[in-house]
Amino acid sequence: MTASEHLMFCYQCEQTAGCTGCMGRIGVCGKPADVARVQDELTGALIELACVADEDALPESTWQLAIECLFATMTNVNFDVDSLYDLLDRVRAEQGRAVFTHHPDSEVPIIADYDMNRIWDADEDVRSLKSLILFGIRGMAAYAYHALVLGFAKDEVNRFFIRALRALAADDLDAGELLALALEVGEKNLAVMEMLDRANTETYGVPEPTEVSLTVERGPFIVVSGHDLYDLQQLLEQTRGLGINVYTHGEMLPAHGYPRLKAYPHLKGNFGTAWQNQQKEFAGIPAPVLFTTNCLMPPRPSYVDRVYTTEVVSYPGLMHIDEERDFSPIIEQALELGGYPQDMPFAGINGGTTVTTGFGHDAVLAQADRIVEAVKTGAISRFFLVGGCDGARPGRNYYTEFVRQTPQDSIVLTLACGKYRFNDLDLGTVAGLPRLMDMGQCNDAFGAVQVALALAQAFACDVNELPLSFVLSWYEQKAVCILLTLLHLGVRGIRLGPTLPAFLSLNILSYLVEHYGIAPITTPEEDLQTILQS
Ligand code: SF4
Ligand code: SF3
Repeated sequence: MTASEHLMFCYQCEQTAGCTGCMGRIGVCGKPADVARVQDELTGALIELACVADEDALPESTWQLAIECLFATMTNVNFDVDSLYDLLDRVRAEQGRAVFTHHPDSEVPIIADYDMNRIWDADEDVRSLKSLILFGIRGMAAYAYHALVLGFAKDEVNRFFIRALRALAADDLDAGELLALALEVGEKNLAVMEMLDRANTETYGVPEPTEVSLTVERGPFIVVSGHDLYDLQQLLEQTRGLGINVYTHGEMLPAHGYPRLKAYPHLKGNFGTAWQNQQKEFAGIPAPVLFTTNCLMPPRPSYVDRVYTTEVVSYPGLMHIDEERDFSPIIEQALELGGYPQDMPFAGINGGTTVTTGFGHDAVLAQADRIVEAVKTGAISRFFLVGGCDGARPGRNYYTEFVRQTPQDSIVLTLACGKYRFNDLDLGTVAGLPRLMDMGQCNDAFGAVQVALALAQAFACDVNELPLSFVLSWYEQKAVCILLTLLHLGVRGIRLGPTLPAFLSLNILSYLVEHYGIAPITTPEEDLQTILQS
């Protein structure tokens, strides 16, 4: 059966049905078939827009729209047909304008949207490579969006979005050309992550190591989830002096490390763990929750009246806060609900009551001399980068066990929501340094790359010759663009789990294994043994 004969076709995330594709009435993430179809239509319309657009004549609004649409089609962001149709209308209007700019004397023709089934039903290697490119630019668009909100953009990146979208429609690109483009997604994503790093640090200061409480104090509070620091800061401003405390959730945790955010005394701590536990963790809380980005799950009736979305996040029936960011409805509800009558001590998944974040690249590299010395004397034997996107699959306990079993003389760097598997463990110190360092959100993979490159320079060797191992978990499309960035940098031997992407064909997978040594995770014991003997 071809993709077009199914009610929907989506295989962009790790939890895709049967490790093959979601094709029925509803995806594993809760995305209904009609939403999947509009997302395909929207992507097709974007591809068509890219085909008729003249990059040199595009207004700022077109780049922004393309970024917004790509972001809206990521996993766990937008489940709302109406808001997706609004985006589709805007893309069609933009198509008309783009054609008109090209041919000012002609009537504006109606442009047929590119049919995404042409990709889903293509030869499996072409489909695989085009999927890598599309899912990669979706993840990259999310980062570009956060930077844009803070006033940062790059022409080179904007142009690349258009070029990559155009390539998806091309029938004359061979596997070699598509592979080169996929690696270029990795290169451009590095530029986007660098831009977002600059946007965040210039706006909120350079992150510093910060201990964060998991206890929710008595009284009214609001929980903020997602990656967008600007939304958090606006909420902190609007709740100033109102007696409402604010708690981060999921990927918002690293906000505590930024000096200009931690300066708000009512930014109190972190609530809950990674996104996949939200339906359990939000069930009884006497407070509203704001989602600024992924990962939103279909809300349960027990808390549906307390969840708010903003920016490109949308879910039918949930209250949406528009770009004016007037958070009054959330503030009023927080005051009405009143929070807990006494302090509520929550714990991480391993029972810890605090976590530490804020080890950005500046904080880690401030210790560079000590780190280099400790490696030379043998006090530090190895670095592990363990992290990435988390998910619900049971096999993900691997990451907790892996970190638990890392040698006492090793350092574990982590980032993204995968860290909740182990960030409340007390791993102690080595050579006067904490053994576990949380570098931030998934986009802070940029920082991890900076640390790796600085160490390679200090030891005058290649990154692959460092005593550094990458043990990553993936779930959605941000992980795809980060993986492509690591491949673009020539990083070899990445261990990836809990399963390999369904969109990698056998040939493409063999190529990645042969050229980059990518390996699926096995067991913590076996992988550690292999790594430590290498
Ligand atoms: Fe399935 Fe993932 Fe697509 Fe959701 S995003 S429909 S779970 S593949
Ligand atoms: Fe997590 Fe969704 Fe990816 Fe930013 S919040 S890492 S999965």
